[in-house]
Amino acid sequence: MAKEPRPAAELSIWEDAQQMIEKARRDGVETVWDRFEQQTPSCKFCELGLTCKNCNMGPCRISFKEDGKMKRGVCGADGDVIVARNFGRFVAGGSAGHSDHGRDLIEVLEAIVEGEAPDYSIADEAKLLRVSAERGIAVEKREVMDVARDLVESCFSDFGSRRKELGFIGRVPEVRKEIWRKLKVMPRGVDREIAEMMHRTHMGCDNDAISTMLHSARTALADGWGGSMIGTELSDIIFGVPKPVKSTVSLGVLKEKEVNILVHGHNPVVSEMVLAAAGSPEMLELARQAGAEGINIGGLCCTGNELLGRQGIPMAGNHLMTELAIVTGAVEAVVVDYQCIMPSMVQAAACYHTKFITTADKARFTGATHISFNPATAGAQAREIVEMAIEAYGRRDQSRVEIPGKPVDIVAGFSNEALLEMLGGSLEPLLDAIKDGSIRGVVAIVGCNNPKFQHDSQNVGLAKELLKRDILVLVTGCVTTAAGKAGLLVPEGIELAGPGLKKICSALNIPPVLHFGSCVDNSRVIQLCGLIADALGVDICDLPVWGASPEWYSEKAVAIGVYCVASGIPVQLGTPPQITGSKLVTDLALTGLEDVFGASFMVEPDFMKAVEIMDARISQKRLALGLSA
Ligand code: XCC
Ligand code: SF4
Repeated sequence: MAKEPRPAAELSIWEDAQQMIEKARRDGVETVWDRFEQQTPSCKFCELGLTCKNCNMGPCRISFKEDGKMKRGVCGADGDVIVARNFGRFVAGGSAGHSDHGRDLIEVLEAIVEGEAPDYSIADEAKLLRVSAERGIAVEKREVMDVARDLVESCFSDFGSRRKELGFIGRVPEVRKEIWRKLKVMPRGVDREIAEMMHRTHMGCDNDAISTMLHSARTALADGWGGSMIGTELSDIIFGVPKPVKSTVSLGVLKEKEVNILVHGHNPVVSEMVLAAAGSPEMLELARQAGAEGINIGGLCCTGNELLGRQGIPMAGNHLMTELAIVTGAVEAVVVDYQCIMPSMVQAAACYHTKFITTADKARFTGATHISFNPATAGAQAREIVEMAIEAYGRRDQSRVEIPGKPVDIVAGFSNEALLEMLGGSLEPLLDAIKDGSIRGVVAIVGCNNPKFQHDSQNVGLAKELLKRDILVLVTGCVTTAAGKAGLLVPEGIELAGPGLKKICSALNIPPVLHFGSCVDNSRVIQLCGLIADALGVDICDLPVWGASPEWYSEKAVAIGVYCVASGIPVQLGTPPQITGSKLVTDLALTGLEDVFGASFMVEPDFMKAVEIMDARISQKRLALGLSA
């Protein structure tokens, strides 16, 4: 029997979402919440991580025998090994996603150097030289393109098997590197660690749960300090370093009388070109001829974050808003690259006049319009995409359009460079604020939405509660939209902050929550932690900092969590990964890693309880540094 649909107010804290959930029901569009109902309760074995299908003697699932002993898989693997192997592959999946994205930027930089990407250029030569010099490339008295060519080679070699340590490892405090060397988790090559994880988890290889878990750390570190960091740094070099920029957020950013194009996914390579094309007089004229007043580019998920931080585009929504954006009936085209794009968007788009356009050959969607995007022909292809959207505008049924909510003001785009500039060129003012307790600690809230929670309830609740306690909050990924809609990404947001944070933020005229970019940009957060630790002469695990991903869903989010913990940053998760079938692995994640890396995971679905634990640890770390609690 079909279950009664739950009231929209229970599903999301936002009115724009609730209104569109109801419209989706009227329009007969199935959403993530409908499918979540169909899929729950989930399979217990899978939830516990106790299923294995790594070979064809199985599949196997592990339960307990009558004598209380754990059954084993056909090959003899026990529950601990199976859980660790599944977790290892989960981390490898996330690391592969971020890192393959990073590699795509190396390829674009290479095409620029070779003169094969005429529509792209190097936006920040100073950063190119700075990053190259840091990686040991000669920069003095050389042509910019020659340096760039060497940087391309240097970054590519981080993906291979010949390095002992990755090129950005100089950003890690010496004490931390010693821990990694001692444990043999120093990341060597991005592809190498991912491939080795696949190898280790083949039947008959790494059959020691702890050993597999340590390689998870190595794999994730290769993501954070390797693949993701390359993604961030090369995006900055090609498209510019984010600087504080005013923008707006919510479904209300869609415009009733304009051609609305949403860019979705993760990589800025396509969407930057679409934005540029949409601003051209030629396209604007075409739009006018079609009866529209203009062309409006809005962001979803991390592609949105990339363009928000650098170009100030408005954000239409985060992960659980992506289908709902189409339900407005006001979207002419959704242009996607890869990751976090619900396959259901094809069906949702088909219920309206919306064109769903894929651009990456590695992310094809049956039923979508595919443009095989190539840096060599980017400009022309971007114009083709915009033309399709303009054409779709002519087919829009205005009687089905309903744009909920109003745009909410935000300030976004806080890179480390921007932060330093704001502080007058040195970290000292920030360190002083931490030392005198005006800023008691820093928490990066990262990542996604998950229908297991009322949409954004945890993301927003956690952020607000931390601010009150003079804890500075950084947000990346889908938490950006949540914090923005809650009014936390504007300087006026300090009304919710504690007295110390209020004083600092009003002096600098910044919001109490700083937008630090997309999910690959969590590399900025770990780099910042490295800088602060070095400045204080301590290890990262000595700092009063946390990572948090209350509503995480993806493999990438877990990869981020693991590289944070292995870097010494404890991480709160709202729901556990599928590991709880193994006491050994669960204990390791929750406490054991503390002894190894000086940080571990905390799983707490109630943000109020999570804040108490985070706050207590921040106090403890402050006292250990000789500061007030
Ligand atoms: Fe999560 Fe990354 Fe995806 Fe949003 S987009 S749902 S991984 S927060 Ni990056
Ligand atoms: Fe079963 Fe072992 Fe094969 Fe996994 S690897 S499916 S536990 S026999």
